[in-house]
Amino acid sequence: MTVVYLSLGSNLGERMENVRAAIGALSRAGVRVRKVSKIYETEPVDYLEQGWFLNCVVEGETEVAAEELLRRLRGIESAMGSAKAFAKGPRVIDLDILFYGDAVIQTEELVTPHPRMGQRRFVLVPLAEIAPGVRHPVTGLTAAEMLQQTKDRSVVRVAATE
Ligand code: PH2
Ligand code: MG
Ligand code: MG
Repeated sequence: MTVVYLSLGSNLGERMENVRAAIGALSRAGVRVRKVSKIYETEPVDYLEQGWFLNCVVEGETEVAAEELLRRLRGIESAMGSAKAFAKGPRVIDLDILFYGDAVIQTEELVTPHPRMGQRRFVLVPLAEIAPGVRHPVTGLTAAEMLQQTKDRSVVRVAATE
């Protein structure tokens, strides 16, 4: 059993429904969801000419190997009609692996821990909400410390959930 942290994001279509549908799909993909953060409305980073996202982070446990988990997450994305027009552009749903246990993986397909998580408040705010003490396996920093140290100043606010 491996504890995984996943980042979910949507900025196209019915964003709240998309995020909720993806959380539901995780259990069918072999991830037992243990915790879900609040859903945050977040200013786009990296590529700025796109709509604001809804983002959240999920803590789960799984028996599925990392590369297979990535394939299954891609399967959820395509089943939900999420084709990325270009890297970092608008998306119906984006599912990223932040941590796969303590694993450090760098293949062409998969890089984990997620290489840009330290520069992204839309990842660190929800991660620190549900798992402030989880440690980055390379730097040893906790999620709370990463949030405290990040230089990112983009807006991350709790979304109205109605
Ligand atoms: N995802 C990106 C690029 N920029 N910005 C926000 N706020 N949220 C995201 O999920 C996001 C982004 C590429 O995956
Ligand atoms: Mg992403
Ligand atoms: Mg992605």
